[in-house]
Amino acid sequence: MFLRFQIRAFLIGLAITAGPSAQSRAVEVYREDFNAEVGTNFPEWTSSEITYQNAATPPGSGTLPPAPVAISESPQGGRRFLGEFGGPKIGTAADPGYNRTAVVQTIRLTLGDLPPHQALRLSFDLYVLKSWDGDSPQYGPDRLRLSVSNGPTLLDASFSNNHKVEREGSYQDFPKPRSLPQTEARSTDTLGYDFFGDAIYHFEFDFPHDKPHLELDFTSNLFEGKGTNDESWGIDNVVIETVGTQR
Ligand SMILES: [Ca+2]
Ligand SMILES: [Ca+2]
Ligand SMILES: [Ca+2]
Repeated sequence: MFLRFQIRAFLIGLAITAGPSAQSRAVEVYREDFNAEVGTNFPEWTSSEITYQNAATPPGSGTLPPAPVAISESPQGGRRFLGEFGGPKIGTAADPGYNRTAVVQTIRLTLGDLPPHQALRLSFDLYVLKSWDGDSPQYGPDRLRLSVSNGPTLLDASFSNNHKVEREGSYQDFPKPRSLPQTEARSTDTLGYDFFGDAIYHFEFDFPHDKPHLELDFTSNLFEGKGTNDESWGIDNVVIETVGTQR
């Protein structure tokens, strides 16, 4: 919360120093709706290696190569988006540590040659798919963090599609701690994922940034390790504009 306040304070300061004679003009620098053919990939979108961690062996801990980053389509409604992310199934059901593996994957957007600017505005849709468990002590935490490389963290929260909050403690901490599953989702269960459903969240962030080069990191940290058939996520409708560029 403090960070968000800082970002807002920065932007207010910017508006004051710019003054009425130097009007801000938003310039769109990136827009992608991922509505091209399923399987299309994009040079600006890449995956990190996937790391996993388990106190028991097998599966233990390890690193897997980066996963493909490409367009998928929802089973219902024909929505195309970038995904699904979250990492593959780790180990087998016979493992002593099965079901207790934390899996981390970062999807990075890299842009260069941005026009002069002092701040950027990012908007996008986050698809939270299948059995995310929020802060469940048994099946979570299931978290997503969005951060600017060498810059602020814009989002760092758990999300849940698991409505069994009484039994499994599967609250989410977006927008605040102990929120019910899918709080503030723009739509729920519209995409046809039968296993615990789906939720689409819309986000918009302004943040200070003045370099010609931008890296945005979307990082999931999901607990269970049963793969994207069990818990996954995606990104859609990404728009980035400059804020505070002077004419
Ligand atoms: Ca789309
Ligand atoms: Ca789950
Ligand atoms: Ca989980």
